[in-house]
Amino acid sequence: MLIQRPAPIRSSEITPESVYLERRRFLLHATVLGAAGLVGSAHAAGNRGSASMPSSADQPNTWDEITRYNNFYEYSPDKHAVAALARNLNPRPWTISIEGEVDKPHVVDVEQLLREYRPQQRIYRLRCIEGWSMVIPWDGIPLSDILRHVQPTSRARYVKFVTLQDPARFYGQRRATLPWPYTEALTIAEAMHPLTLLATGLYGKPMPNQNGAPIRLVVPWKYGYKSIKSIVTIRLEQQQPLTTWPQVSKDYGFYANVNPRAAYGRGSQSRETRIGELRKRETLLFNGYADEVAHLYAGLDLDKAI
Ligand SMILES: Nc1nc2c(c(=O)[nH]1)N[C@H]1C(S)=C(S)[C@@H](COP(=O)(O)O)O[C@H]1N2
Ligand SMILES: [Mo]
Repeated sequence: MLIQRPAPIRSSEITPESVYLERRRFLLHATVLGAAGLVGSAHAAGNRGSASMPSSADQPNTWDEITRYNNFYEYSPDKHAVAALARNLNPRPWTISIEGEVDKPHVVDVEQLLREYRPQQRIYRLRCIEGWSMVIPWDGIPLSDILRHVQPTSRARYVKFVTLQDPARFYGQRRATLPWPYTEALTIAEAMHPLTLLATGLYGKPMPNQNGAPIRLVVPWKYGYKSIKSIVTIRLEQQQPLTTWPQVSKDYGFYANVNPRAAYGRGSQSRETRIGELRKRETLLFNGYADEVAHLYAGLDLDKAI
């Protein structure tokens, strides 16, 4: 389903008053379209559970909001600079290797993957640890479908994801802003959870370069840094992999479950700014997906296991 929207309004963290007023007019105008969007979402919710069905307070962000404000350090730490720098990526052809503790390792082209698994639409909230959030209509393949196909061995306890390393296309990799290549990981239970998505597009279009073309992870109950972009390797492992952000700061943990109570050195996480909105929102435990995922963390102290 494609949610059509009128000409989007530019937004940034700080919305000038004129833009805000313009946006209010836009929101009034969009009421009819919004209703249509909800019908579509309710329909799509049939095969993905009630979790991801957005409430009327969770209108998707506009295409421009989602594609002009990005965290993608392979280009730049400047969120407004990423979109223009990412024009050179040229993400086709693109192969992904699914390897490690699996009975059937698989090197597959993204185009072939898209033919084998029909992408589904999932409207998810994305919460960055920097304190902003968006609502994004992704298209993607449940990671569990792909993992089942390669048959994890009984030793597979973690799934590691690695971004392409190519300083010729990722200019930001010429500087040591992060330890390259960007690496993330999930427990096997998190990876097999039905909400965990390998996203291949948004708003019904192929993934924009700046959002992690051609394929990126989306784990909606975790801080955005877990949702690694432009993946070339998915490797099942016995031991917990060393991932990028925990090497940089101890405030960035392995779990990274959205938690309004756990602050540590990076300041309070109790509230967030939805891009395009003026007033802050309360941050929800597990980004609002607690009913679906809390059971994964039974026995874990969420305020300590960051
Ligand atoms: N390879 C890679 N993946 C990445 C990042 C990055 O810098 N490099 N940034 C992460 C962070 S911090 C966030 S908040 C999200 C942002 O995704 P978006 O730009 O699509 O909104 O991507 C995540 N995935
Ligand atoms: Mo982030």
